[in-house]
Amino acid sequence: MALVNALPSDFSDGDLPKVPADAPAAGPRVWGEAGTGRVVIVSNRVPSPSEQGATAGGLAVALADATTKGSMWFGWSGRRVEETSEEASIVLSEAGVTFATIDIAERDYQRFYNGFSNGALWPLLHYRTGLLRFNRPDYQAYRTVNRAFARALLPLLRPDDLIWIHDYQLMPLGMELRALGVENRIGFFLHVPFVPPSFLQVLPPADELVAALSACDVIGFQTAADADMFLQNVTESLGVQPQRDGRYPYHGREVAVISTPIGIDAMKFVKLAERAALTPEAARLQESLSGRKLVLGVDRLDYSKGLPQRFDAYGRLLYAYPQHRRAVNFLQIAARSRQEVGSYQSLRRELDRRAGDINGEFSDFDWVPLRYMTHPVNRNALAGFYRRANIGLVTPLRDGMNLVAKEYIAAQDPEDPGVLVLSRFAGAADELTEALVVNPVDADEVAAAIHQGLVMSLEERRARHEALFRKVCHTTARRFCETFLAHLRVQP
Ligand code: GDG
Repeated sequence: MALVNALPSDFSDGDLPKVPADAPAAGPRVWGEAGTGRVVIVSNRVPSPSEQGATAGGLAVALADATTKGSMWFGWSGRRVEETSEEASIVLSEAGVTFATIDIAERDYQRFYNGFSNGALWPLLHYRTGLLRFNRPDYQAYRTVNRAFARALLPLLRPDDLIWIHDYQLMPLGMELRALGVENRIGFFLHVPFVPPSFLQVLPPADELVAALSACDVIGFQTAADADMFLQNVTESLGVQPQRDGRYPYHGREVAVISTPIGIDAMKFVKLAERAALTPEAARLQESLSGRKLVLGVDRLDYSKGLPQRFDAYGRLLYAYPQHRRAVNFLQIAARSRQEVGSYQSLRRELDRRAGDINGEFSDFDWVPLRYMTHPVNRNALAGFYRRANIGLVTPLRDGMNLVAKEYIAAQDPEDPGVLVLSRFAGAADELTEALVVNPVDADEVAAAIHQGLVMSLEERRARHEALFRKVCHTTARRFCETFLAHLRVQP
């Protein structure tokens, strides 16, 4: 399905659509002159000014370009307290960005975050209905926290602000703001996949959530397929038939559904990786490999990332292609996350067991085939690890985009690049077609792709990398922000 394309045909990276000085009053209204309009970003977690840019999270990295001087970032402080704050605390960063945060009551937080957001929405939106845990009090807390966000944000808003809400934790926020009388342009971007009605309807408040999202002016998704999936739900839940360009009328306004893939600051990452190759961590890794090839996985410890299947595929590699025994090491960095949610605890136990099985089966007295760690490594070291890796193994069962795939490409030495093995179910696979694209549940197929990457000629590796690198440099974080905000600025 064709999606909204409201941008001028000469739109290019770095250029925002501008209103001509003599533009007639009728026709599209453009909010916030390019470069001067205040952008208000709202996300569940707000990095403190000191964290920003230094932290791991994909969101913080991707939004760095939208948080420029004069903009505001609103959300949760990370503090759980007795009573949710009614007013935000404000900190102005040196770069001129206002960070406005609220504290959330412990009792609401558990149910809002661990309960409904990560216990119901996250599994559902990753097609894992079997892991979905729904109960009414969790959903009520989800609504309560979204209402508290809206109330604390309201007094900070100016009439021409563009409000940009992020991710599944805040689906009802646009509706809550409208209920308080907010008339500003409101955009919402979903970082995770979306599901067809047959899945979404498993969630009791499915229709309510689709209606709540429809209070926004622009709803953005990572891929055209996700956007299309949402539009199917609009028909199912609201009984509205969207136009072919992804627009639909709702409560007297027009909602635009778009797809705009998220990316990274590729050139910054290139420099980071070049420098990181010289860090002590990279040197230690290099020494520990004793000349062996490196297969690398980097993920949050999350069941959407397909880690048990990935371990099995590596086991298949060692079994089916014995020439790689003793010649390769697999390092999986699986930074712990959401450890208060039961399904994450059991995943960890399962990985411990599978890693033990593989090492028990194939280890030698001077070679351990699989190294698996659950504490995060710092971003510099990570960039150096990517650069050293012969294979970047990115095999989620479902993923909105997957920034690790893009970071891996950006980190390679173009003269001697590694090979990306990528799940067809990551949003990144839409663009990164020169990777070795696999079905992550097929251990034999993934093992064959790792083997293919390990024996691939330098010429083919360079050709694939060149094409992938061009794409990673094209669909950057900056382009993502500019494209989304350009759509949000233009009111039909
Ligand atoms: C969500 C969506 C979408 C990971 N381990 C360490 C570490 N990381 C960094 C990576 C990367 C980020 O975390 C992970 O981003 P992903 O995109 O791969 O995955 P999610 O966290 O699930 O992000 C996803 C994304 O939002 C953005 O829209 O792409 O689909 O699920 O930047 O480098 N960083 C450090 N140490 C680690 O151990 N320093």
